[in-house]
Amino acid sequence: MSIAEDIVNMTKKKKLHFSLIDPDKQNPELAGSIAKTAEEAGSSAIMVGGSTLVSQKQVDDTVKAIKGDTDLPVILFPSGARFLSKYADAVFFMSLLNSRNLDYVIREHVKGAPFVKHSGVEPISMGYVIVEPGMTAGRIGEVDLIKKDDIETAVGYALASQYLGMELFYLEAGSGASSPVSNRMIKAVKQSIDIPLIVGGGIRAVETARQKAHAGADIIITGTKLEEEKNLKQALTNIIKAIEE
Ligand code: 1GP
Repeated sequence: MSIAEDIVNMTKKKKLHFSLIDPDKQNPELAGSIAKTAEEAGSSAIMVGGSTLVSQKQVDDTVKAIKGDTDLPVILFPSGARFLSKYADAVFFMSLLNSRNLDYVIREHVKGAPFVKHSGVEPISMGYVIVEPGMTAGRIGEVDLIKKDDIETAVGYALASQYLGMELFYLEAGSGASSPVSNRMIKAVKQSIDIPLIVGGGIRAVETARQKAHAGADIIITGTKLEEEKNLKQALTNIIKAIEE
């Protein structure tokens, strides 16, 4: 079974948690140990990516370290074609649909597609939109941010993603966002689409994770929390339990 099929099937049975590791935020060894802790806490996949990467080697080294320390699927979350790694299991082949810059919508994909083909890394198509405040991803991605309360636009992007054949849809508030995507927006988007809904950005507290899952997120992503938390295993275990409840 492909990783995409596996994700879709798993979301039919329970809410999932994915851990996002940015290779720019720690050395590969620490990335590997964070991933191991995330696996022990019940996270279902490790995503690797970030907006401020400088080299492919950074990504390769981090992916290799994570693969050495866990059995979880490693899925790239690339900000551009230069940051793909043949050592990963899959790549979110995602279009940043509300970017003003066509590079992030399709041109980087054109550059990266042959690499994906030859490396054997599984592409998983995903519609990706950024909602206020957007943070670094919003700025670097040159995004026309969806307004916090503009539910109609969020639903439109979600439906368009499904109609374009994308396998997943990701609503992002930006890493480190002070306020995550609202419960109302999540609920409306979830009710409109049949593909799994991913939500991330600013989800740090157990209660927030619980609310976002209850509102309709099928997959919750946490990133910053992994870098900041002292007792990561306990903190992540609590978040994952709350999501699954
Ligand atoms: C990545 O926005 C998510 O797309 C991660 O956000 O770093 O705030 O958890 P945090």
